[in-house]
Amino acid sequence: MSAPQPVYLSDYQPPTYRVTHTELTFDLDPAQTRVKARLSLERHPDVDAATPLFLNGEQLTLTSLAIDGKMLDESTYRVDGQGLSIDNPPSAFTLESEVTLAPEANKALEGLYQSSGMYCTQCEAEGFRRITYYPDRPDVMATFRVTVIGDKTREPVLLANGNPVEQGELEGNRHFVTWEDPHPKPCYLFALVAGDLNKIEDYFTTMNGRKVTLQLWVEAENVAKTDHAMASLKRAMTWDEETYGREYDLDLFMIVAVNDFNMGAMENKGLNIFNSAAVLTHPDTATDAAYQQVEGIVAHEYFHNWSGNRVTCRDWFQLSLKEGFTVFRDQCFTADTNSAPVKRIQDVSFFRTAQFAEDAGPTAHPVRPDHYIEITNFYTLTIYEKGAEIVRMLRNLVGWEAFRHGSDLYFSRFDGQAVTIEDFITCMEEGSGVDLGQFMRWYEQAGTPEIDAHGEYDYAQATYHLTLRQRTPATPGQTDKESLHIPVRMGLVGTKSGQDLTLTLDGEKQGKDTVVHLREDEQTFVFTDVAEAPVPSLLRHFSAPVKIHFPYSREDLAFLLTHDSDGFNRWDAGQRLAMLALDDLIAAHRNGVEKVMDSRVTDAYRALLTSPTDDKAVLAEMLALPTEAYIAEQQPLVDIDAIHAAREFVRQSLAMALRDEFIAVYEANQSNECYAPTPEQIGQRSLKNVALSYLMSIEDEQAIAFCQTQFEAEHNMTDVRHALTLLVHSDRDDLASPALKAFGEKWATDPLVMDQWFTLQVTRPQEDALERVKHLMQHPAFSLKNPNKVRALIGAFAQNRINFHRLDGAGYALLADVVIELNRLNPEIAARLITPLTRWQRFDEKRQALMHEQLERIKAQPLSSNVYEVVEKALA
Ligand code: 0A1
Ligand code: ZN
Repeated sequence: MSAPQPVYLSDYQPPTYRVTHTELTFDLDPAQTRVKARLSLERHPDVDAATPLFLNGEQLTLTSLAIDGKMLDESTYRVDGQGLSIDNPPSAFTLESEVTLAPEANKALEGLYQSSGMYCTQCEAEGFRRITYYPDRPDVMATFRVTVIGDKTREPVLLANGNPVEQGELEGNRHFVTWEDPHPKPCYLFALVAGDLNKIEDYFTTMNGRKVTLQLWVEAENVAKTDHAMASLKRAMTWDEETYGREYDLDLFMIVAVNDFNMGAMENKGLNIFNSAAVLTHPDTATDAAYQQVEGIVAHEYFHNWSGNRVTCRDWFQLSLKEGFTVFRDQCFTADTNSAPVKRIQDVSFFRTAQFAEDAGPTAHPVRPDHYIEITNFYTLTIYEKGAEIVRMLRNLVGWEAFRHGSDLYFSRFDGQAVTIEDFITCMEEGSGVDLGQFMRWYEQAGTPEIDAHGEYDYAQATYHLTLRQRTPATPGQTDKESLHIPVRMGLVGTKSGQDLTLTLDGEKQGKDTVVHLREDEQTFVFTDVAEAPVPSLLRHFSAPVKIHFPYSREDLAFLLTHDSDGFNRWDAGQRLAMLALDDLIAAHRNGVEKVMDSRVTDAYRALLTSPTDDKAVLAEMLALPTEAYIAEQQPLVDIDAIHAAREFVRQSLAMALRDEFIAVYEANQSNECYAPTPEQIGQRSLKNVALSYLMSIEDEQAIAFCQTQFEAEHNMTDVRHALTLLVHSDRDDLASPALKAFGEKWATDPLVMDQWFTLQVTRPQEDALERVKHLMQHPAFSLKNPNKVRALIGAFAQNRINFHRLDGAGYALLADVVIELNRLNPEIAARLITPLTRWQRFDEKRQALMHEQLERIKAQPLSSNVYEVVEKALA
């Protein structure tokens, strides 16, 4: 087999033929679905008449082909593994084709497949080519008319994009529905669903008084799990009208829940398809985190109707154009609807752990990559989350009003078009008058920029000099980096007053909080009239996706933790303080020296636990120690065992020193209120459960009793799952085993709860975690064909750092075994699963060798292009 070849952004050519209208007829059958396509095609006026027409098509059996009603002679076209070429087509014509395909055999979950017996599709990015011969690229946009024919008993419900315009009965217990989508769209937004589904219906009246029907389609047993998604959808529709002036544009909006889905959800025009995990909730089965995730994903997919569907991407290199912008929109929606500080803390925490790690590894790439082998490998944290951080910086740079002007301009100028990131930036420049030339580098340069900051206070002159120096480490294929425009939001907190000082920069008064713009490699900012010695509060709100280093003392950090007016930086000061203590303990562990707890950390936590607060969710975040993954991210070389030992030591020391305080917090935050996913209730539960986690780290008898009571009370899944997790992660197998068994039996038929049951077992720190994975892989509820199960069991185990990184290499071998098997079934999921192995350079020599060995073993197999690309980069 020849190695798969990359596609380059610089090779982009506009389409030679465009499709203006697409008519499809699906005659559904698990083994042999027939798809008839009738495409209205036009050659681009600038294109030479001799240019053959090329249509993508994979895994299709072509049964007939005609132009303008005339069957094509076999000598005039060619079919290969990539598609169909037709010689000398007319300049405007109708192409009719018929193909057959087998949805039941499709385990890659791209194109048309079956999930729990129902038919569904996934076409982004390049799945439509598995449905029919077509120019499968986002810059070809057509109106669609789709007829779906199915069995009346097995598929009473037949859905596609747009509005239903016709339906009727056919012979042999079959029926059909015809759908029309008036909005021209690229084929990646096409969707079809057919099956035995139940409908939950509601309405939304738009800002212009149009009544839109909202429908959720789910299997019968899930009807009671749809309220939250429906309510979230309505909130999202209102928010997009109020915030961006965006109104929904069809009379019908549908969401379908499917069990087998590679990602979270998909924004198909008018017919969003969701992983059931991203839409179904019930207090008994879903945790607070799941409720929040559902709300965010429902909003995300809905927001794509404008940022993605009405205005789409010219090519897949521009993916962040729709994803970065839409993630930014959904983050703001969640912040507005829930607790803004908590949302920012959670997003940044995740970003600094996972996206920074991606940027530091062999698959690092710019937010706009310049080449790829397999586009599905590029649905990454860099494209999504770093893309969102860039849009956030833009919003802050130009201000909300100008940003909104720019966004209005973007949506009106490019409505119905497929565009580039430059088009978006140009609108922002026009909307604001700000030159964004240097800013564009954020899209082109990979890697996490680092800022070394230092400050000097001159008492006699009452000045504060802040020097910032930036550098971006080399990433694969990009050794030289240019300086970026980095907005650093900051304040100076007076050490005497404990207050933000009024800032004067270059003679101009700034208020108590300002943004300094770092554009050069190094710049010094001089603040005057600084009446007292300050501690700088830097990168407030995480104003840029960078690492900032400042030589804070522990006293400085303890000071910021109590006095910083920026809630986000108060939290960050706590994290930095804990990190300094953890660094010492990691060193002590490595050197075999006795570990001693830093009393300043204990004092800071005591103060947090005992001071009154009105935001319990923020307090819960402040009490949470940096995760092992985040700590690892801060180390030059990751020492798995030392990190685990140091963090456990801190947890246990805090639990012992502050036992009474934790117990008081736990008891004060009990509630018998009826479950609601409100920010207040969620905050209260998080705080209570953080306290319980600390107490369980020392297996305190009282805590064990709390856990048991909380588990048995069955008040809501958040509390039940947390209590069960703590029991299973403790050494009290005598209590954990019966609880696990009872839980497993109770929820045996609920796949989403069984996912949680798998995860909480394989993330336990005890040495038998790997054996448990192997054992659970044989469980009847587990299947390698279901991506949620793979993530819940194998993906979760790979996050169990001390056990995945076992020194006998068994964790790596297990992951490689699964990757090799999945490579044949579902290459997209296989490629994602390898990620932890690709980070081998970060570990000690022994582990490096073991990980390398498994990567080589994978590489020796016949590989899908997805897995090939990742392994190739990891071994480069
Ligand atoms: N556009 C979707 C993500 C998505 C991408 C690829 C998929 O299948 C290969 C599925 C969904 C989103 O951003 O939500
Ligand atoms: Zn998206």
